[in-house]
Amino acid sequence: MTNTRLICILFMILIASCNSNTSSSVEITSLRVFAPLPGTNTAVAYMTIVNKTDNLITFRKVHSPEFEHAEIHENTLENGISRMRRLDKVTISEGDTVIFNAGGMHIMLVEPREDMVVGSHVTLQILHDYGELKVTTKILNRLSGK
Ligand SMILES: [Cu+2]
Repeated sequence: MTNTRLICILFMILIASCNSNTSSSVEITSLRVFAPLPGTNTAVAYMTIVNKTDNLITFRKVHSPEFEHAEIHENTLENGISRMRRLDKVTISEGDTVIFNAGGMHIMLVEPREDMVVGSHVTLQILHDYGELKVTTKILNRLSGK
C-alpha cells in the first residue's frame, strides 16, 4: 500500500467520524400511531427511544404536520382513577431507553388536519437538545392494532 493511499483512507475515516453527529445516535423503534377512535379527535403514538450518545438528552416538543397539536403525556393513577398529565420534557440518560406505551408515557396527537384514516401517513418530529428525530409511519386502527 502506498503512503498516499493510506493517507487517503485515514482521511476518509476522519470524515466519517466527524459526520456521526448526536442526532443519528438517538433511535426510535417500535413506533405505532393509532388513529382517533370514532367520535374522538385524538390519536396516540407509542415508541421506544434509545439514547446511544454519551450525553443526557432532553426532549421538549413534538410536532406533527398532520395534527394541530402534539403533546407528551403521562398516565398517572390518582385515587384509583387513571389521569393524563402533560409533561414539559422527557430526559433520557446516556445509554438509556425510554418506552412510550399504553398506560404510561405517550404522545397525544390532537385535532387531525385532514380526515385521518387507517393507512394514512403520519409524521412525528421530536425535538431534543441537539436536533430532532423525524419519523413517518402509517396510522393504525386502535381497536384491531392493524
Ligand atoms: Cu394523553
